[in-house]
Amino acid sequence: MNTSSQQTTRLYHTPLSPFSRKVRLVLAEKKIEVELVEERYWENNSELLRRNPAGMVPVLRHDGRLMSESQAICEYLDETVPQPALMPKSPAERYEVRRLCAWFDDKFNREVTRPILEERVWKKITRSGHPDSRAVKAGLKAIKDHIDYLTSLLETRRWLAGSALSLADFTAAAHFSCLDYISDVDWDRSEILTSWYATIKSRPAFRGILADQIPGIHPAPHYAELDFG
Ligand SMILES: N[C@@H](CCC(=O)N[C@@H](CS)C(=O)NCC(=O)O)C(=O)O
Repeated sequence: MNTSSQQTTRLYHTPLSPFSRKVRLVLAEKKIEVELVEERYWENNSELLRRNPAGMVPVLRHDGRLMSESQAICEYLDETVPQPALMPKSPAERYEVRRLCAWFDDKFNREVTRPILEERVWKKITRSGHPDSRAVKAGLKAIKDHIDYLTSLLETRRWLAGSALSLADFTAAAHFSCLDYISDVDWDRSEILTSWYATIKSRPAFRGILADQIPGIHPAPHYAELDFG
C-alpha cells in the first residue's frame, strides 16, 4: 500500500533557482533520495499554485506534506534527518547561521543573484526582451562588496558561520553556483573565498547541480571543474 507518508520524496524545482539549489544540496548532503520535477514557474501554472499558494519554487513533497520556503524546508530536514548536522548546537551559533542564510536569500539575492539571472538567463528563456546592461553592471558591482565581506568572515572562520560546515555555507554556495554557471563570479578577487567554494563544490552533494545543463544556456567552461580559480 502506498500511503502518503511512503510516497517518493519529490522536489518541484527550477535548475537555476538558488532556493531550489539550496534544498537540493541539503537533500543530497543528507542522502535523502529525491525525484526532481522541473517547474516552469513563469508559465501560468495552476498546479504550482495548488502546491504552493505563493506560486514559487521550490516545493518539496516529503513525509506526506507539501512544503515550501527553502529555509523552513532545510531546517525541517535538519531536524528530522539529524546527520550530518547542518545547524550548530548553541543558540548563538544557530543565530549566526540563520543571519547568514537571510543575508544570502534576502540581500545577496536582491542585489546580485536575481538581477543578474533575470537579465542574463530568464529574459532569454522566457523570450521577454534583451538584457538591461545597467542592471547587470549594478549586480556585478554589488557582488564585489559581498565578496569582500565574506572574505573578512573567512579570515577568522573555517566556514562561513563558524568552525563547522552549516546551512549558511550551502545557502551561499547555492547562490554562487547559479552565478558561476554563467561565469559571473570574479574568483580572482578573493583567494580565500575561491578556496571555500572549491572545498564545498567538491563534496558529493554538489554533483547533481554540477551536472545541470540548461537548454540554450551553456555553463562556463570551469563550472563543473573541481580545481579552478
Ligand atoms: N523565500 C522563497 C523564495 C523562492 C523564490 O523566490 N523562488 C523564485 C525562483 S528563484 C520563484 O519561484 N519566483 C516565482 C515568482 O516570484 O512568482 C524561498 O526561500 O523558497
